[in-house]
Amino acid sequence: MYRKFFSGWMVLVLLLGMLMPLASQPVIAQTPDPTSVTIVGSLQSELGCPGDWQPECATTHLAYDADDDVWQNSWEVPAGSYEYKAALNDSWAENYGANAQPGGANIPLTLDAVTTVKFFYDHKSHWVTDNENSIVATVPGNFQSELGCSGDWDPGCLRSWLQDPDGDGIYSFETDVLPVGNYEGKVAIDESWDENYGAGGTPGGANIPFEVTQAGVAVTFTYNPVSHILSIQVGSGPAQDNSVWWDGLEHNSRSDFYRQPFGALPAETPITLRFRTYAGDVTGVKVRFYDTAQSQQTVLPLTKVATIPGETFDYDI
Ligand SMILES: [Ca+2]
Ligand SMILES: [Ca+2]
Ligand SMILES: [Ca+2]
Ligand SMILES: [Ca+2]
Repeated sequence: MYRKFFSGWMVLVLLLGMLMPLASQPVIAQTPDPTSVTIVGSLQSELGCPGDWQPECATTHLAYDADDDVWQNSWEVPAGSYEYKAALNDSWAENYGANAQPGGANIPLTLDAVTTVKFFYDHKSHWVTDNENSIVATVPGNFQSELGCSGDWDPGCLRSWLQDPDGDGIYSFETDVLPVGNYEGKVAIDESWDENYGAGGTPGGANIPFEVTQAGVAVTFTYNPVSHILSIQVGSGPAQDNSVWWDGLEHNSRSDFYRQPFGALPAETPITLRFRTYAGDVTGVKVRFYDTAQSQQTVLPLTKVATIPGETFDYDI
């Protein structure tokens, strides 16, 4: 006589674990808005200052652009090797160097020929850079007015400027102020439409859509200037944060991947059940068996058996 080991029906229940802290973000010290920002360095005498390394020389002041909320200016710089950083309020008291670090290292700038160089300083991130050392990439889109730009689809609005303060060659921008809605964006280089990339990194390619389903959620734009691919992630991604990514859950009772042995079995035959989640999304999975013959339930924890490298799933037995 054959009967299923588990008669009746079965319900899989996810039990969420405790809240875990999210991956830490770099802490950026907030300081009062500067009254001036000076590019200080060995290039100041070439640009018309009385000498070099002079925070008080107004000739190399950046100008604050209220539409961009970024300080910026361009100068024609003679060929040569220079170093510079940004000094605030005409003083050394608050200055930023490489990697947006307070009092950080000088930033090298080497020019083979006389070049018009544009310099940038963002007081929100303290990143100081120029368009020779860095790719200047923005995300024009229909969400820019929501960020405070004067309009949408403006490649020149630096409120959606992709920055690389850690210098790893990956440029990113994050915001949590977008209202619930459907949006689109792409990547533009040098504050112009002349060079832009859409879906899949295609030059002039399709707009990349994203949806904000909840106010206050973080939207992260990440740009790889080698592949030209812009990734837009809404939310922090799967994590042990008391929220489950339902798209990642799977148990298919008709697949022998999820049930082994498959089909009807003699009583007392051990079987293996599997359940899938996004990697790192949950602290545990339990299965609840309900035996209709006995009118009782059993709850058993599943064991995490695999995280597939390069994939985003755990497989639990
Ligand atoms: Ca000089
Ligand atoms: Ca808009
Ligand atoms: Ca601008
Ligand atoms: Ca980076």
